[in-house]
Amino acid sequence: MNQAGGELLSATEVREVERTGRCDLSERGLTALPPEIGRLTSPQTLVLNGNQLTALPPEIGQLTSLEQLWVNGNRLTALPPEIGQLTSLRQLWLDGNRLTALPPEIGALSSLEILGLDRNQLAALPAETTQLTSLQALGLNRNRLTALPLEITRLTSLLALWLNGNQLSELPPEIGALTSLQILGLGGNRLTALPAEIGQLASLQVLGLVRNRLTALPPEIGQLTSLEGLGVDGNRLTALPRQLADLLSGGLELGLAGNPLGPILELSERGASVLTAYLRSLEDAIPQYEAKVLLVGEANAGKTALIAALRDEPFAERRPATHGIEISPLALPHPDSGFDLAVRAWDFGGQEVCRITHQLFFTKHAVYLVVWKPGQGQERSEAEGWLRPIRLRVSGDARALVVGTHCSGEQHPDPDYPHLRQTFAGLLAGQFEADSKTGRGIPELRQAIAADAAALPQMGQLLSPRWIAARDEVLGLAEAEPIISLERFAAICCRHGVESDQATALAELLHILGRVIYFGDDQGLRDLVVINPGWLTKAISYLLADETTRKADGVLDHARLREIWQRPEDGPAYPARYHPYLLRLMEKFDVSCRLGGDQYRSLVAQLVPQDRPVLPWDFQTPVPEGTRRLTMICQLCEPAPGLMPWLTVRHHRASTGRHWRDGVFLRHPIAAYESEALTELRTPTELAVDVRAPSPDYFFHVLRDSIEDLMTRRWPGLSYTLHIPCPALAADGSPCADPIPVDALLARRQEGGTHYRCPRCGTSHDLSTLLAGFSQPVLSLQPELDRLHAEVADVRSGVNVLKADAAGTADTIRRILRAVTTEITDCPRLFTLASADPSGFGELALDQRPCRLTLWCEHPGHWHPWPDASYAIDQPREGLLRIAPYATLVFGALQLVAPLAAAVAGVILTPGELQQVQDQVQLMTALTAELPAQETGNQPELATPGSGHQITLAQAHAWRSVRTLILEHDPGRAFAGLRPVQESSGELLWVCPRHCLQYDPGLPGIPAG
Ligand SMILES: Nc1nc2c(ncn2[C@@H]2O[C@H](COP(=O)(O)OP(=O)(O)OP(=O)(O)O)[C@@H](O)[C@H]2O)c(=O)[nH]1
Ligand SMILES: [Mg+2]
Ligand SMILES: [Zn+2]
Ligand SMILES: [Zn+2]
Repeated sequence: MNQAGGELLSATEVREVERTGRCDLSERGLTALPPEIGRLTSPQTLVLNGNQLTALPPEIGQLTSLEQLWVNGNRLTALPPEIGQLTSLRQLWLDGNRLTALPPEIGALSSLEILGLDRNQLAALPAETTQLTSLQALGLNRNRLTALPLEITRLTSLLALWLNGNQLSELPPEIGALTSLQILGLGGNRLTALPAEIGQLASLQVLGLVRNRLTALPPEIGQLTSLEGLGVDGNRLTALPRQLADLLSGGLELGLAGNPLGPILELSERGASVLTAYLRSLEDAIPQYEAKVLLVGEANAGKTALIAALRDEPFAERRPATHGIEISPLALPHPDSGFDLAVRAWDFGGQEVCRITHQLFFTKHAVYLVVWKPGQGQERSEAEGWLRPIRLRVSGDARALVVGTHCSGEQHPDPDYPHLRQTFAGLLAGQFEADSKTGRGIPELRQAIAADAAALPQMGQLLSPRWIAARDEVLGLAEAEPIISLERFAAICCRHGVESDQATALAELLHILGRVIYFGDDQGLRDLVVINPGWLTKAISYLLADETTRKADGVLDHARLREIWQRPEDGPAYPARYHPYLLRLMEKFDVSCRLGGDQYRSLVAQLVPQDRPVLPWDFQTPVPEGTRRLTMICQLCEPAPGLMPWLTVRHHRASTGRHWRDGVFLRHPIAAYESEALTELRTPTELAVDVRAPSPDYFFHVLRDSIEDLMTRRWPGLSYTLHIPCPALAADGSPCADPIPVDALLARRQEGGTHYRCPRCGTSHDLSTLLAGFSQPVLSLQPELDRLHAEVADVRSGVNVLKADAAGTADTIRRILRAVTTEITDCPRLFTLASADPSGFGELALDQRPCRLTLWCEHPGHWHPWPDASYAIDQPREGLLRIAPYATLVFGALQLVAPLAAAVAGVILTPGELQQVQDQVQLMTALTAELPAQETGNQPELATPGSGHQITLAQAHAWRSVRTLILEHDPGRAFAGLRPVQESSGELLWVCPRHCLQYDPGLPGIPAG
């Protein structure tokens, strides 16, 4: 055993310890430390991470000069009492051991500033912990604490306290004593409430409460004026205290996902200012009892007649078919109290063409009536056919009733209800038989709808009486004026005491509730509010029914719109001045997209030809030399109606003009990437993707993310699995293509496996090659960066290599940027820093020189500085130190942009932009060299659930500081015109006005008639 006695360290190593004061014995397979360790002369740091130590010898107590002791990732079950002799110790790291208790002597460590005890088995802390008066950071993540040790609350100098992943069920009021505390992590516990005293934590900057059981937040939370981050994702909140408004307007970053907050959650996604305005309006709010009832079913099933009957209107013998959606009020008595529920009935036209668009209006927290007409012999499949798309969209968060019409008494229809009930458990709430002509069954149905509506989570939600008055006046105009200007909307609001920022928030809220259609962040549409959604859906239905466009393979000549939307019989009017807006609205609903290079034509993706056109290659075509392919198969559990037309529209910038009902052939718009993709629904539930390029990773990742984003956003109730077709070739050259589940491959790699044998053809595949398109989250991005920098350095002389791999480099940059940008989305995230005047301040130290922070445009592949958004940082000393860990990472990535852009100059950036990139990067490189070096080795990884673990805690904190710094200098969040847009892969990006046009092109042109 070489770790015994003096052999533990070689003579050279001993001298090195003496010289540096640091003794690093990490990952040496040590099972025990020899007593001789005590004879080491005065090391200040002893690192024993990643060994198999079960105990520390008592002699450890002799190392009295020790300031840092690192024993992370060992098997310690206890600490020797002698640990108490290490009175100089400032940091003690014991993460990832098996400690169940600490010796009381721990209390003697009077110099201790950091105590790391994450991932142990502590059920309690000894009372002596109280004596650690110097303690600033205490990590107790993932232990077994069931109650907050009251001792902790006496550690009044504590700055950071981590208690994530314990079993705490309550916080004592004494917590309020920790007035120095800046970070408090309580995620993954069992808290149901917070004490009001939490408001006394005046220094608190970050409060983590994700994945608890909180049903409310105390109003006192509003007193935490230093709070920068509050994470309450995954709790049971149904409302927010209005006291949060001031914190939000001060820049609080608030995580709310996964709470049953209904429309409030969506409001928060529209931006902090919208949520702030809403919360501020709640002062004298009153509860609302409103619900939405949606009627779906085949044409002629009797939906419109049923609504008439429910409203006690006389029966009409021959009703015209419904176009689009008709929305009308329906008052139903609340089941237990005297008042009426204000129900809006949405009557969907049954024609086939509208179904894809109509599902966008299938919202959660509503009551669905699946209406069917017995006697057609298709009852069961018919009801099922309507329940499926509902479930795909609402994933259980709604109630559905199956209603048979034309049931005057004689026949007894049987839609095999038990089968439906089993298939749609959780969604299906009952079955009814009714006759709209005789009124049979109508009172019972009315009662059932009222009972289900009254149980919806939004019942009793608060709304300001001023907002209510403004809303009612606006919506009163819906019949006469289906669309009004935002100015008019605001004027009406103003009359009711709703000021302008609240008026936009009201418009957003009404949009979320489906009462109006308002796209406040769209260049072309921001000045209009559609106050009659039915008017718009009818316009869509007329367009989709246009035979001329269908015959033209879905290519819509804008000049035709005049004909399509000329006043149809009995239909609403569509004045020509609204046509550009209507067409832009079609684009927002993914019905159509513009054809590249033709301002007067669009593609209506649902009307494309049925047959596949001739393609440059298909799945069977062998891959030529110099080209790689990445493929995947996405297996859906049930068909997702509209998937292909929506994918076609989303990727129209990569269009090659080859699209058909079940597929689309794409080419990445950056020609230098030479990337082509074939995406096809081979069966209604099997989506195949094949990307071919010299470096296909980038385009493949973009497509994969975009497909997954589309599926998870549009159909929360859809489950699917990803597969990789076996790439092995048979003797005849045809691929084996046996689908291999990606999950299984990832699990195998996790377990340390390196190969996978295909059960069909027996080929053994290298796991990492097979999973090339599914790279694991980069745990530490630095090595990846270092590798790329080395590559770039190699090719400085000839940029051709880099050019050839432009797409590969773009992929790495994208991954790095994604990792550093997942945390925060409410301000631009790429930036460079440079000395404000590099010449004049040469003599001054870095932290005394004024500095300039410049934001970048995040358009993928085109990253460039946006000099207008640049802020002078007057006192960089403290700021720079704080942001260094994040800044170094971003700079590292951006340094690659310049050579990449130069390599494909003229294609990606304009010469002016390229010059700016080079200037910024040069200034920044000089400055980075002076930033404090980062000790990355021992930093704990950021343990945010679901965030992919990609950046370290230090980097995440640093990024938070960057955001604070930016918002301090730009409190109005103007960012000199950088605007957030959504990429087809779902990411939010901040882009300059020029690149913004790619995402938000404004209103389409319509030729003068
Ligand atoms: N006897 C009888 N006739 C009904 C009943 N429900 C509907 N009808 C008649 O059936 C026809 C179709 O009814 P609608 O209510 O217009 O059907 P719909 O489902 O709204 O059809 P679309 O709007 O085209 O999707 C009308 O002529 C109704 O008068 C019913 O319960 N009993
Ligand atoms: Mg109808
Ligand atoms: Zn195979
Ligand atoms: Zn740009």
